[in-house]
Amino acid sequence: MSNGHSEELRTDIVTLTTHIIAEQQKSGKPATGDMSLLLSSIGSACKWISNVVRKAELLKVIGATAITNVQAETVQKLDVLSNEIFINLIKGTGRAAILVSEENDEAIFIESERGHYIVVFDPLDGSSNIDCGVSVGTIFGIYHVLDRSAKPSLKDVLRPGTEMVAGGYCMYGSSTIMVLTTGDGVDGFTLDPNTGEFLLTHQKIKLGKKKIYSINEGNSHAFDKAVKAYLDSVKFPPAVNGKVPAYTARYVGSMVGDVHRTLLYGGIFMYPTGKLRILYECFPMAMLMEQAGGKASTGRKRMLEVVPESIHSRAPIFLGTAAEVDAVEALYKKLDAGQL
Ligand code: AHM
Ligand code: MG
Repeated sequence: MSNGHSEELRTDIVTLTTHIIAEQQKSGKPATGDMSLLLSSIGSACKWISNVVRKAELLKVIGATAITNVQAETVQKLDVLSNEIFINLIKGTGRAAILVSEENDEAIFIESERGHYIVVFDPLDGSSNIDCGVSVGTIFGIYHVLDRSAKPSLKDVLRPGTEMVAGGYCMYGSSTIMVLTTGDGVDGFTLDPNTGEFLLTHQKIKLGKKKIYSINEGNSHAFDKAVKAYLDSVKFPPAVNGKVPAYTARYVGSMVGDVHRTLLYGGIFMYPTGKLRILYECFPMAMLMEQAGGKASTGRKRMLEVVPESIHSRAPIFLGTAAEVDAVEALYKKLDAGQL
């Protein structure tokens, strides 16, 4: 139906905030609004980070600082800024008890009467791509504390990903896009630069069907036989009914960019040598993949069932279309049985 304007403007707008509230009402669970507040402040943090990322070149904030982060990698100024923005906005809600950031050696414990959530995050992932303007992103996951009456401790954090109540990322690419799950499918929201709102643009995302493999093959020397065999199988696939199923190779080198493409187009993203961190890189992405109809694995185990030993523990990861992840797992079974 026409809304009376000469140019047809859509008025059935769903923003990130209205979507979160609607999802909570739909779940039928009694809601305090705490989770909605947390998610919408994550949305705000991502808008601020998007703003600084987009102005990076102009503001001359690009460049390594003198400090290195806990994993002895060079931290860029934007990482520091993004971390501060994220921490301050989440703290401001009064709803978080513990924060775990890639940029902080230790978990941050927050004294707050109503803080019953744990937020784990990488404020600016893929920062080695910043200087050349490639997409970077924020990754986050949320847990509920184990026992509201007990003092929060690391026990609340070192839990399998199956216990995460929400996970997502925000990609600062050609658009700023937030992709989110609260355990009932995956939705994507694009930041409208005019209104400053995240608008629902990708409802109930289902994993694409394209055959794309994504891996840093510069690390081939360190790959085990299972990964080598899988790569051979996608590069030299046997013909089916006289046709060779062709795979395409794509690798951004920024997890958010690679996972976003995998979600929308399909295929498999792999980082087999265990660089990526379980809590705030692997778990949120694994939760999204499963919620979109795909799989995520370490090669030997479902990713979400891993229990991290420490807050910055790492694991190998393979995620994407179920058939591709199954093929990798089958090769690991063969390897472990001495058949490769
Ligand atoms: P970071 O957290 O230090 O930015 O590292 C994580 C990034 C991921 O975004 C990406 O998937 C991976 O490192 C790329 O690593 P490589 O450059 O070794 O291919
Ligand atoms: Mg990272």
